[in-house]
Amino acid sequence: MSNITFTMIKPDAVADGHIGAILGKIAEGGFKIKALKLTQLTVADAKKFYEVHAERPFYGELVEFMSSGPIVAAVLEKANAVEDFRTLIGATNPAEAAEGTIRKMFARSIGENAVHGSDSDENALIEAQFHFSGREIF
Ligand code: DAT
Ligand code: MG
Repeated sequence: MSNITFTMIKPDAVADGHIGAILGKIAEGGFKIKALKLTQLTVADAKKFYEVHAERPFYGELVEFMSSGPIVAAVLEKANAVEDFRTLIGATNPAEAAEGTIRKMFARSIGENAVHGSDSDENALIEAQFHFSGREIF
């Protein structure tokens, strides 16, 4: 078990003005911020980040959406970070997400679902390194 996970506050939630509220939920959840920045994915970045989904029917709209505007990228630290963060964000589809979860509170739809959370310790490290250099992670 590793202690870090990677998250993005997605373009929908940034555009809807939810950066502060989502960072508040992350802090309340006991996560420590190890890296943080406002940035924007190019189409090529989004294709690469989500390449495991390349064969899925929603890949094109996912890439278009994720590169459509600024995001907040962050590396978070907590014991059992990957699993606990996925609990905090809720189900992929906000209609199925538990009350009080970030996606239930802030997502627009299954495609525009407010936040990303890594799905494994291995991917957390890969995703953190995709977005941040060593000197940006504290
Ligand atoms: P998660 O983000 O919960 O790990 P995922 O890895 O299965 O979900 O999919 C990555 C993203 O792709 C997801 O956050 C939103 C989008 N997506 C997933 N399923 C979708 C669907 N059925 N229609 C549209 N977008 C979808
Ligand atoms: Mg996923």
